[in-house]
Amino acid sequence: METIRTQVGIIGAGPAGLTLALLLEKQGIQSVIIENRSREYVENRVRAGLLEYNTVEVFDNLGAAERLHQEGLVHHGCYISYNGKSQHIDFAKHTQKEVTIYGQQEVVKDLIKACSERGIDILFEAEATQIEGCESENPVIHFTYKGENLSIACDFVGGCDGFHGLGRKTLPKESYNEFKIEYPFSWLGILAHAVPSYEELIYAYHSNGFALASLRSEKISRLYLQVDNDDSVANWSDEKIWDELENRLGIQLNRGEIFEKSITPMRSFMIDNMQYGRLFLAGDAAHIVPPTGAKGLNLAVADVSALANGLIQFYQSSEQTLLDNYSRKCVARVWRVQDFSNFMTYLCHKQSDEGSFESLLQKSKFDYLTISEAYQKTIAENYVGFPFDTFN
Ligand code: FAS
Ligand code: PHB
Repeated sequence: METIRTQVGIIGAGPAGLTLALLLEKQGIQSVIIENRSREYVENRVRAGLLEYNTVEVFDNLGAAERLHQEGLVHHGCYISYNGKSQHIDFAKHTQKEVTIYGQQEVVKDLIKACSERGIDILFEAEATQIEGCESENPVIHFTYKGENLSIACDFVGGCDGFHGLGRKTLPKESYNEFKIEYPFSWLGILAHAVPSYEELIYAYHSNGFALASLRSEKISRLYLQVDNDDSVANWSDEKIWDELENRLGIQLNRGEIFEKSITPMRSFMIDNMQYGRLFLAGDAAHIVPPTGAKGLNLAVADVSALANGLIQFYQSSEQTLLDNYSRKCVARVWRVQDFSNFMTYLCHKQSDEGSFESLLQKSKFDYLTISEAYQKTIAENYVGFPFDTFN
């Protein structure tokens, strides 16, 4: 079996793994990434679309944000509406921060390009099969690649392999507590060649269900509808989607060819320990949030920023205080993001019959939102994200 030797072995070429490798390379720390999908697959996987200012700053500092600034759309607010009545949430007024709309697949393309330009090895269609020796100073990642069994001998392992990956499964069950909510609804998401007829994102509660109006550019709309968990894309013709979006959003939409349709289940998931010896989990490997708060990708970048700081401290000063505190620091931020994502999900989705106590409590939240700047500021500061040093 051929063995590759590096300082940090990284499993997963998603936003977490790619950003980690680039943060380490900037400080002269070597890594190798193994990714079980093809480059084409990961570069075209449609997912998130909204970047916090923190995330943009990380990509700026990595020199990997040129196209992001050319093509990304900076937003200074959003709308939250209830049965057609809208409230603006002014990020600039309440936080002096902004967010940027830029598709995750574009982020991944930019990061992979930066990795290849800087000589960071990414082995695509390479599947990690086992991580051993986590409690030693020489962990080993075993993986298959082009029909061969290979391994990576390293000092540390970045478990950036997402919700279904190997990383979390390698932690001893007794080393963490698991928390989860499976929401009784999903999102039907579309991408369409249609000029967005709204300036900022609209999160809309309607008696038929939630809808979100987002975008990818001045010519591509990104929109979502709350659907039942057992619903199917086959039940939704283009016309039915456009009609229901207009109904729930309360606005007229420019229509166009829908070129991507998919249904994503909604869940909150996390574990309260993100490290095991020299294995460190980051991103979806350790937590999943419902996309209502637009946090998944941003949380992944926050995790690897903390992990990179710990690894840099170790290699530069043989100190490990940051690594020892990695999980506690990340989990504190994850709880904040879990709460906000859960709050936004319950605020905007239909979960009970109109006129029920629960639905009237939901309405009271919207009514409060329209009269309280404090409530609007609460949503704004969580939405744009907190500085990385907030949760120490
Ligand atoms: P990722 O899942 O992106 O990357 C993990 C990588 O590891 C994958 O490429 C996988 O192929 C690889 N891998 C797994 N096991 C492996 C193994 N054994 N060996 C080698 N490689 C392995 N977030 C938002 O903010 N807004 C959204 O609208 C939104 N929509 C989403 C829609 C869907 C369908 C999904 C699944 C997620 C969505 N998310 C959204 C969340 C998403 O953006 C994640 O938060 C983000 O991809 C997290 O990045 P990573 O942690 O890098 O995990
Ligand atoms: C998106 O544009 O894909 C998007 C934006 C905001 C969200 C979720 C998804 O909360």
